[in-house]
Amino acid sequence: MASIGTISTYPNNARAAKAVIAGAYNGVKVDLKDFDFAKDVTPEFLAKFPMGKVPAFESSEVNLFESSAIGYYAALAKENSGLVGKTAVEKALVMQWILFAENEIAANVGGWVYPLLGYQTYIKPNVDAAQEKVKRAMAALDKILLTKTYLVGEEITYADIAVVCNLSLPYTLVFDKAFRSEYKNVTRYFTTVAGKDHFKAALGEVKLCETPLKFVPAKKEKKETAKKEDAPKKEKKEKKKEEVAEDPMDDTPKPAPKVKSALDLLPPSKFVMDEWKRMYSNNKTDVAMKWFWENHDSEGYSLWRADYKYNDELTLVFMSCNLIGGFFARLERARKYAFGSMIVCGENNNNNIAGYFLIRGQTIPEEVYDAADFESYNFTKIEPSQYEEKKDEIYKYMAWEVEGCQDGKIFK
Ligand SMILES: N[C@@H](CCC(=O)N[C@@H](CS)C(=O)NCC(=O)O)C(=O)O
Repeated sequence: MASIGTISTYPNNARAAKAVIAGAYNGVKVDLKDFDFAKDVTPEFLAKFPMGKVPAFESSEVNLFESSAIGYYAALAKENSGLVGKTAVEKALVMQWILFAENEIAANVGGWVYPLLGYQTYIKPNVDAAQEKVKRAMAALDKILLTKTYLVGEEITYADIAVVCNLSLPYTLVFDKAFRSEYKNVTRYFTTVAGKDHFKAALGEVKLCETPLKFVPAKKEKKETAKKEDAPKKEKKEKKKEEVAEDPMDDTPKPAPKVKSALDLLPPSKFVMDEWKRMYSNNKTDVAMKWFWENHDSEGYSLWRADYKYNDELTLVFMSCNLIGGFFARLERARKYAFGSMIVCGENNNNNIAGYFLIRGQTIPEEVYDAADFESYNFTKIEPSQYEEKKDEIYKYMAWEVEGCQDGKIFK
């Protein structure tokens, strides 16, 4: 079999498998070369692949990065290959599934699985939000596959290759039996396609997940949280020292001041948090919320519902309210970037705490998740597509008009 080029990758990379499978369907070979991040990210490699990522494809004709493009190139390796679709409609559908595989599956699976594998910091609300997005994609796929064997037309196309390869990681690591039973059509499709010879040759025998990966907090982390309690004092002292030591006449070049928060690096937003806080404080909630929805910037800010995890341990209403106060006090660093309304509903010995937050950016920032009490709350992201459905509920939490509302606090 003629080779169309070589992919550098670490072993068993499902992203690289896309090109190998597409090549196999077209009767061409794609060679694989072992890549070691410790020594192979050389200036020569970066000159060809400026992202410094793998899979990275080289041939006499072209150097390619991004696994979908590499796979697509292999899918085009035979003239009139059916893999990319035969008609304009089929071609567009194939493109649709390539983008779906990348943006709705791979990106969100990464947000769910990478923190569990230790590749990224584990931030529960972000992992939960990613998991919800994967479920949404799986639900959509499940509906479509109710009546179809393959995604486009009646035969395997590159759409199936892209989607199945991107599903192989979660099917192995986190989609356990219970999860799979929610998406029976996708699971039937996945096992059928992944069981085909060309897929098996590239992906190996896919072993469906039995025990899903779970987050295991390192013991060390607890100690660090405890230590943090007295860290601010120390920091203050050190800051004072620095101030005294600074010589106003010393004009030696100084390093650029550190950015105070990663949130300051986000693209500017037309929504001004301070303006919103003034609006909320100085107007009735209906006027304020009208302004809010007219000015809200869903790219620059995100909305979150926060639920206290241990409602069954709450006793007196005023104590629950103090708990919110304590949480807000620890959120001091987030004041510039967040607004929240949290309320206590119910009665003494039978109450609960919940509310809504507006937060700069699309994920929970360090300023929030670092607060000591953060772990006591479940933060669930409200996606823009859910705004309409949630508007009334959000209004009630902002206006403290939720049934049984006894008291609350505003973080502003
Ligand atoms: N969207 C890219 C993602 C590539 C990617 O993130 N590769 C990872 C390994 S799976 C990598 O090379 N990471 C190294 C880095 O981020 O520096 C693709 O599908 O090819």
